[in-house]
Amino acid sequence: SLNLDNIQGDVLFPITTSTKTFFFFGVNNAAQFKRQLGNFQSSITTASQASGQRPATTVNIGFTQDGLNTLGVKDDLGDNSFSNGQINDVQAMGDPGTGNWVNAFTTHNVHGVFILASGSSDNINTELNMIRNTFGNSISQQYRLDASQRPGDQAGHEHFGFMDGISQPCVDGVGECLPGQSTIAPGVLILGAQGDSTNRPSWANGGSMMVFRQLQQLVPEFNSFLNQNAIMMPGFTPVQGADFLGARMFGRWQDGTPLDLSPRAANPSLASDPQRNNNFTFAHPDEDISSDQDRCPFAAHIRKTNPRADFQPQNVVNHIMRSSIAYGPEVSSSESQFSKTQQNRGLAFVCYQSQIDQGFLFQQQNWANLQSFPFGKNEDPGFDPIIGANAGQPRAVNGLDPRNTTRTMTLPDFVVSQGGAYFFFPPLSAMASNGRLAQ
Ligand code: N7H
Repeated sequence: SLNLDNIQGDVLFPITTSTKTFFFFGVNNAAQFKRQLGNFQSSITTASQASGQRPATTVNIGFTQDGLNTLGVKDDLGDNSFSNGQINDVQAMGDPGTGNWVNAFTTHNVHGVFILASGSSDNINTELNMIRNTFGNSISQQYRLDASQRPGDQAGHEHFGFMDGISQPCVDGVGECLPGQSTIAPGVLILGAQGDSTNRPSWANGGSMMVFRQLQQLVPEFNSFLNQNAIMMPGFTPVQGADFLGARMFGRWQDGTPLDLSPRAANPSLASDPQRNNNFTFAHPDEDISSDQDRCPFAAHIRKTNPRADFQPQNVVNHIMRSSIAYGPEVSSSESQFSKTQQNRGLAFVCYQSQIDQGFLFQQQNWANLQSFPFGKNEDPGFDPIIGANAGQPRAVNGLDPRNTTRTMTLPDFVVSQGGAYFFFPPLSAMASNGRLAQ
């Protein structure tokens, strides 16, 4: 079974505090950094800690391949996407080049990231000062992103207004599964764990591959599109029609109610009930799963990224553990008035898997961006309306309008990739004084 004292906390128990800082650093002095890492290791939050009483501020850490190289660690971790770096996957992900990327992610200077999470930004700054003192001149900041949950009743909702973090895979042997969760072998997330058949150096066992993406969201543009293309079912107000189109794009209403269970209206008590809010498969006894998208479009974001009964035999490997948070300010009145983004906001997307080209990259490239997926439908689903990427070109989506499911809607991008990086989140043992990364 898994050693939860040796696995980093965020990997298995996504940490969803109200504020998070992503501190991306370069290593200037490998020998000094390694010595300090050995001293610092005991401050890193483990999965045992994250699953129970959490410290007021949690700390997790990951390294890019550039970072491992700088530390003199050239062992092959068995993941080509990781070793080539995210910038190598620009085309595969559907990004329109790197023109919108945060500059640091286009260089080889990002060697690692600290993820600091807490209920207060004061705590985070204190922890960050501690880290700066500990590592001194051996590291330097390359980029920093401060993220925080949205205010008031929008906490947990991302900037388009939708509740995030509802459906996660259930890791076999770790806690109880909720109805509708996919059970996965621990090796789908954790290197060297049961179900991971890739060869890894033994010191890396217990680690995980993390994908970071800074995904800008064009919220005023999204809202204006929904208003202009509202789906007016009988008796709907314009606001209901706009909400409905948004819900069809996600496969859930803003409050999290799955369309598969409640296709024409949100149901708050269903949405907030963990026994019910994920308990569906898209299959229904009297409906044809290959042609019926009256409840939920084939292209909906949650159907593209977790096809459930659409995908037979059941998918067991292409799962990810998500730990994202919103960044950036609320929409200003002038932004909504002119339906034009003026301030950067979006999702600091984070997910974990043992193999990036089976997890994040697979979902993005082979599912969200592939118009024929889910396969075997009477018409091609088209792009995922939220994250489907066509190198900056408009995206065709079918099935959004339940009054006429053969209607194709052509969508501009509402999500703009600002790039990111791939990180290895090592087991605690590799960072102890006698571990591979500390000596
Ligand atoms: Fe998505 N959002 O925050 O509004 N996502 N996501 N995602 N996503 C989901 O079930 C969102 C992105 C997955 O098991 C929900 O938790 C936004 C990428 C997966 O049923 C919401 C962006 C990838 C699931 C969002 C974004 C994924 C999922 C429904 C970009 C992978 C679970 C709530 C800005 C390549 C599916 C929930 C399941 C659900 C949001 C990106 C993957 C609301 C805005 C890049 C696997």
